Amino acid sequence: MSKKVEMADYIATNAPLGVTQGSTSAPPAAAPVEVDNTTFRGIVSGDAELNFTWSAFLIDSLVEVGCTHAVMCPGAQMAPLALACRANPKLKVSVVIDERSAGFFALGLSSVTQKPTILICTSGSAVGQFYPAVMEANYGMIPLIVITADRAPENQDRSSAQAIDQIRAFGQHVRASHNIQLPDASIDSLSPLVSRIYEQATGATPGPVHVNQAFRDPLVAKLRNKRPVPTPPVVSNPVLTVNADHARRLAESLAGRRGVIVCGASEIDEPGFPAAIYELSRQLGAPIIADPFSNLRFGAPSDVPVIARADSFLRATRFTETHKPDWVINFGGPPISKPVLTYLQTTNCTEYIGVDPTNKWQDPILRMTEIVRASPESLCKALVASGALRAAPASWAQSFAACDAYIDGLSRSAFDTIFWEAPILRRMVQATPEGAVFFCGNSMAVRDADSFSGRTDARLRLFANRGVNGIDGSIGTLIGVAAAQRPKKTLSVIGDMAFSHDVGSLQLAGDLDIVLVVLNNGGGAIFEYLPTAKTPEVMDFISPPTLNIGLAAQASGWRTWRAGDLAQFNGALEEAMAARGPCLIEAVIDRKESVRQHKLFWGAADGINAIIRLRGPEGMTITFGVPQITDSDKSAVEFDPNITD
Ligand SMILES: Cc1ncc(C[n+]2csc(CCOP(=O)(O)OP(=O)(O)O)c2C)c(N)n1
Ligand SMILES: [Mg+2]
Repeated sequence: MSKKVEMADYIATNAPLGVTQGSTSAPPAAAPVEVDNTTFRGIVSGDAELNFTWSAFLIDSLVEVGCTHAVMCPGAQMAPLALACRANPKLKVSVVIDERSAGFFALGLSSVTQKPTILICTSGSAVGQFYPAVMEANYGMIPLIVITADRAPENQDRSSAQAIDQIRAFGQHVRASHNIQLPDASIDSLSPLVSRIYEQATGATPGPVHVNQAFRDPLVAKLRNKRPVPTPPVVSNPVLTVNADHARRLAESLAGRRGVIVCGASEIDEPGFPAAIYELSRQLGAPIIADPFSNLRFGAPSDVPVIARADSFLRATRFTETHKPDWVINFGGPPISKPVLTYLQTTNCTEYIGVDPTNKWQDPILRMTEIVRASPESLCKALVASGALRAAPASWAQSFAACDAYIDGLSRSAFDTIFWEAPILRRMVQATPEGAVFFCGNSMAVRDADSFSGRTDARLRLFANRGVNGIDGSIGTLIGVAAAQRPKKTLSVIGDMAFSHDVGSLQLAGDLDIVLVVLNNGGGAIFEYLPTAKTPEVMDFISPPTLNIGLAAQASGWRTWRAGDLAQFNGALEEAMAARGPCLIEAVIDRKESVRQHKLFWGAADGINAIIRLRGPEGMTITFGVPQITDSDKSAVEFDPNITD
C-alpha cells in the first residue's frame, strides 16, 4: 500500500527547481539540484477513513429507506462497503464466495422480502458473475441493488490488477445505472441519490439497479467514523385505479357473457387481490384459470371455480371448440401452459383485456385488445362496485369446474400409485406449510407443478425464476428463499441438470430447514417432448449429468436420501420433513417411463372429448366417474409437442 502523500508534499516534490523566470543575469552559483524527471510516481493516495465514512453513509442511507439484507462477495476493492455493512446492526449480512451463487441467493431473498437486497462485489470479473441473476431480476421484476466496487480512474485501462470497464456493465438489464465517483466532500449528496436508487428498484416495475462505486487506495480504515443519515423523503406510491366511468364501461362489456379470467405469475403482491378476484369471478360466473405462479390455486374458497388443471383438459379439442370465450381478462403475466396459451390464442373474442400496473407488455400471443394499467385488486373492486356485472349462464363455469374435477380425480387414481413426477409434486405442494413459499426449478418441474400441484386449502406461494426461465441459479435462489422465510421450512423441486448447474450453491444452506427433491430423470427430460426428441442427436440435448447428486450434497453438509419407488419416497419425505437442516431427496425416475405416464395423463383429454361427443357441449357439467386408462390406450394418445423452453 502506498504511503499517504499530503498535497503540500506533492507540490514540493514536483515544482520545477533551479530556474528563475525573467532573469537575464546568470543564476547565482548554487549547489547542483537533482531533477526528478519521473514527474509522478503513482503514489497518489486516497483516504481510508473517508472511504469508510462514505460507504457507511451509502449503506446506512439504503437501510434508512428500507433495505434489510445485504449479500457480499469478498474482495479487496469492496472492503469499505463490507466494513460499512457490518457497521450497521439493522442489516442482515451474508457472505457468499461465488458471485454467481450470491446473485441468485440475493434474488431469492428479495422475492420473499419484496425489498431490494443489497448485492456487493469487488472489481473485475466478479461483476460479470452477477449477470445471470441481474437478467432474471430484470425480467422477473425482482428488486435488487447491485453495488460493484471499482478501482480509481487512474487505475483504469493500464493493466492494473482486477480493473475492467464496469460502467453500465449490465447494459439494458437494469432499471438504472449510477457511476459514483470517488468519495469526496460531496458525501451528503449520497442520501437523496439513495432515495432515487431505492425508488428505481422498487417502483411500478421493480427490478435491479446498478451502482458502480470507485475507491482509491488505501481501503481499510483504522478510524471508522460514521456520519448521521438524514431522514429521506417519503415516496408515496398511490395505487393505480381506473375511474368509475371506465370501470362501468368494462363491466358492461363483460356482463352476462361467457368469459374466462386468466391469472399468470405476478410479483406485484396485493394482499386483498385474492378475495377481490374471487368475488369478481362469482359475479361474472367466470372460471379463473389459475397459473401455479398466480398462487390463486391455494387457499381459494370452494364456491369459486378456480381451475388448476387447464393444462390437461384444454388439450381436449372438442372442449375448446365448444367453449370459446366471449371475453378474456388476464391479470399479471401470461400462463405458463402451452395448451392454455393456444386456447387463448384461438379464441375470437372481441375483448381481450390485460390488467397490469407495471410497464411491461405481457402479451406473448399478440391478442390483447386493451391493457389496463391499474392495480389488479382495485380493478376487481371497481368492476364489482360498478353494479353493472351479471353472471354468464351457470353451465359455462360449471363445464370448466367439471373438467377440473375430472382431471383432479384422474390424478388421484392409478397415476398416484406409481413413481413419477405427478405424485411427487402433489405430495410436495401438499406438505408445504401454510403461508410458505415453495420454490420450483425450471424445465419440466414448473410444468409438472402446473399439471399436478392441484389446489390446496393452505395459502401458499409458488415461486420460480420465470423471468428468463433459466435452469441456472436454482439452488442459490432456493436457499435465498429459505433464508428469507426462516423459520418456515422451505420445500422445492428441481431437475437433475438444474442441480448440476448450480451445485456450487449447495454450501450456502448452512442450517436452514430445506427439503429439496431433485428429479433425477437422467438429464434434460424436456427434450423428450420437443422436436429434438425425433433427432438422432437427442442425447446431446438430454445430456445426463455424471455428478453423484447425493455425494455432492453431502459434501456441503446436506442430509440425503435416494428414492427409487413411491414407498421409498414417501418414507424419505416423512423423515426429511421431521428433520432439521438442509435435506435432499434424490428421486430416481425412469425417464422413458415418465414420458409415457405424462402422455397417458394428458391423453385423458380424450375422455373429455368422448363425453362431449356423447352428451353435447354442455356434457361436462355432469359429473362422471374417473375413467380407467389401460395400457392399450396409450397407442391412441398422439403427443403434440406443446411446450417450448
Ligand atoms: C442457463 C440455461 N441453460 C440452458 C437452458 C436450456 N434448457 C432448458 S430446459 C433444459 C434441461 C433441464 O434439465 P433438468 O433440469 O434435468 O430438467 P428436466 O428437463 O429433466 O425436467 C435446458 C438445458 C436454460 N433454460 N437455461
Ligand atoms: Mg432432468
